[in-house]
Amino acid sequence: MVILLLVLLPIFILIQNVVGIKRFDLNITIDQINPDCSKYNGHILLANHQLPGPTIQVEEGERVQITVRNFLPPTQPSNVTGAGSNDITVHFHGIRQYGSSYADGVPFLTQRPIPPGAEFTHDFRVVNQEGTFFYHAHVGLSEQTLFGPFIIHPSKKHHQVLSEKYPEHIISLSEWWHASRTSFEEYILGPEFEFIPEAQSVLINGRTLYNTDHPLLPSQNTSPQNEADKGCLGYTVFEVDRGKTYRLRVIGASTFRTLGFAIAHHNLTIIEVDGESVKPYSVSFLEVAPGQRLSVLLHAVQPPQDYTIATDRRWAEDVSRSSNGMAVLRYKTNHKSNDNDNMPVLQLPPNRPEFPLLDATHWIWSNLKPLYGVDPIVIRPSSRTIKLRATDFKLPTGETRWAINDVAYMEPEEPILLDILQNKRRRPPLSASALNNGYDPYLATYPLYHYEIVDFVLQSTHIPGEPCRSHPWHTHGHSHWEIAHGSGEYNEIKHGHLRNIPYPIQKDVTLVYPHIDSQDETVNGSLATGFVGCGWSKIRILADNPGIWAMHCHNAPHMLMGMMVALEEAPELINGYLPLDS
Ligand SMILES: *[C@@H]1O[C@H](CO)[C@@H](O)[C@H](O)[C@H]1NC(C)=O
Ligand SMILES: *[C@@H]1O[C@H](CO)[C@@H](O)[C@H](O)[C@H]1NC(C)=O
Ligand SMILES: *[C@@H]1O[C@H](CO)[C@@H](O)[C@H](O)[C@H]1NC(C)=O
Ligand SMILES: *[C@@H]1O[C@H](CO)[C@@H](O)[C@H](O)[C@H]1NC(C)=O
Ligand SMILES: [Cu+2]
Repeated sequence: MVILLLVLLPIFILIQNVVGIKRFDLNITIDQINPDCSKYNGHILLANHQLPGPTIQVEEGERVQITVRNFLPPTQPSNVTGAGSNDITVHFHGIRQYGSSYADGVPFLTQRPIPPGAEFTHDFRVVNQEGTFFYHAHVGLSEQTLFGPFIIHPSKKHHQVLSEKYPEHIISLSEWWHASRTSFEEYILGPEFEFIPEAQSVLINGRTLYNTDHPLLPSQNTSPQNEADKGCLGYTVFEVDRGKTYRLRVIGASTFRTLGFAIAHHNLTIIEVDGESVKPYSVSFLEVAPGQRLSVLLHAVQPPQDYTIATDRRWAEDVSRSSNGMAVLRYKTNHKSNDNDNMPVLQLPPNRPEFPLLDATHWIWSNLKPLYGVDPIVIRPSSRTIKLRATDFKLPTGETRWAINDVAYMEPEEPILLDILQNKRRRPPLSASALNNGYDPYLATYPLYHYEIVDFVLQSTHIPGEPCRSHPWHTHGHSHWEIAHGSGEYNEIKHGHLRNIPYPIQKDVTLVYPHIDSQDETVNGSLATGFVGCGWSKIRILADNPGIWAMHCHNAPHMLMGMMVALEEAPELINGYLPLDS
């Protein structure tokens, strides 16, 4: 045995080097930071002590091994179940994980969460995808700060790659609450919950100014041992050379707000959405929902000076639209650099981008076209349509939960994937007709059959008179095509054949816009009672990837409150590989 190992080991090492596995570490720690130069120094979770976490850059087709090490202290007991856990997982958002469901990083679906002191290695290939992705924690609300860009470049085997000839900037948008993660989770899950509080700041690459009149400067900082004491770093500055065209990779790493994004005096040309290349389409601003990514081209052709990059709050009724998430686009000048160039930028240029006040539901999504043509899958008949209707309700004990078809998601006790691989789980029925609108109450999943085409209707609801919320739905293991959308309540007879998105693109997040149908709101002149549909989108999935896949609202508080389902796809075909550290 030993001899065999001695013989095999060098070969093993050789193979690893030959195929060129790319390795990365994500060391998860609690750090104290002050990203918005306010008086609040928060203890939060970071990857490798950075906000955003380190950028992972790979080439299409490559194999990657990412070791997540949990350096957090043991979980402190909380009086609210599910809050404040220091067990973590990291999910690679938008990466399809073909044949590698075990690497998807969803607690109790694909792995046990990593307890403090332990580690887990994600080992997978990035197959048939390129573009802008990110990774983030998939436990509680820790993705607020535990995230980082994941960029897949086209394989060098391909020549003539249009999108690769431009210099790039990565722009991560996120939110920063002046509250500890644990107290925030306790509030969301506990009986005091009324509404999700607005973040105090919106960050661009981990920075902004909370109080623009009195930013806390380095010298004013009181406790000099921490990250926070690097002091105020000011606004993020993106430098460009006049005359050049840049690719900006904009990552919606926010966990609650859908943000507008714009740059003064510059239009933006969209060329990529969620890893799908699209025909260039020019806009004056972007709408970026939690989990969405867009690449845009920026032509640096304006007079050389500084320009304000701004965000605003979109699609929230009864809430101010203003956002303090700002940054600076700076044209490099030829004059000799002086000391000022290293000073933090604490003031914005006077120019500001404009955001249209009148929202057009569905933004410009229906105008985008896939660069390489529409996939014929979108015109084929689907095997079935599953309606996922989201409602919020109060438990008898006072906590608020979100349910999909009356079921609030609950974590299984053992990871479903491990139960399947160890043959401990009943198989789904052989026919979908045995299921309840797609749901198997015994398995607590939505089983999918190998290679079927399934349409999901994502139905939002509200109580008339109360706001209708937007929901950014995210699919794991698959990108999907949004093939139709509408107002009010989806009705199979009325809308079953509707196709109002002419050139569906593959995305992994679809924002279901709040879209009230006024006829549904009243009955005989008074407000209707109970839940009324207030907007829907229909998305299509090809079940080509056996595995256990989460599908959920990417608004992290909504997800934490139960707005998630698990797809159990062709479990009989899931390959028998057990994750390294299970
Ligand atoms: C992560 O932690 C391990 C173990 O302490 C260490 O060897 C490694 O260098 C760390 N990686 C980074 C990027 O800090
Ligand atoms: C849980 O404890 C926190 C403080 O530790 C308190 O603010 C909160 O009200 C408590 N919640 C419940 C449900 O007891
Ligand atoms: C942006 O595009 C709009 C519409 O095409 C155009 O009117 C406007 O002049 C453009 N702005 C810039 C700065 O190029
Ligand atoms: C609305 O009014 C009509 C006529 O007055 C009545 O027949 C009907 O039942 C009412 N509908 C509801 C839902 O109350
Ligand atoms: Cu939601």
